[in-house]
Amino acid sequence: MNILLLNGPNLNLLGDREPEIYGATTLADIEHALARRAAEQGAELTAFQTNHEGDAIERIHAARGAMDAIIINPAAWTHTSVALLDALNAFGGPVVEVHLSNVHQREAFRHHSYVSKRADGVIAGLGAFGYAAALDFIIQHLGEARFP
Ligand code: CA2
Repeated sequence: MNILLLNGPNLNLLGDREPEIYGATTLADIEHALARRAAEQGAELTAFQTNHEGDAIERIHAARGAMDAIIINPAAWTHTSVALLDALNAFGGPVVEVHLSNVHQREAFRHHSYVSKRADGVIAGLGAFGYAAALDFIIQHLGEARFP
């Protein structure tokens, strides 16, 4: 089972700025912990972060037929990108959307997500644990004929 972890713009700064909102854990810490957690359950995790929307779209295209599921934190593109939604719509497997912060407690513009139109599940406000929850859910439910 191959799972793509895709993180969007500015998430490379995790642990460096705004720890009161996004926590003190770095993205590298999250990626390593998630890869280990996947391996312990017999799955393989590929991590990719980009600040360029076109690169994220290309990575989703490349995941078609190659990856079984996508865990995505689209960051600011969550609220702006129909292009990202269209790319995810062309991916056949399960998609789980993760946000570190509880976007519904924040500014109104963060309350709407284009990606949620496609996501099978959405996790917000659990910090870095949200990625682990998404991973475990995918691994436990991916084999089922219907997802979830
Ligand atoms: O809560 C989340 O995970 C978000 O996807 C994070 C995005 C924000 O635009 C979404 O509304 C919610 C922002 C990511 C920026 O990450 C930073 C990390 C450290 C320092 C500065 C920005």
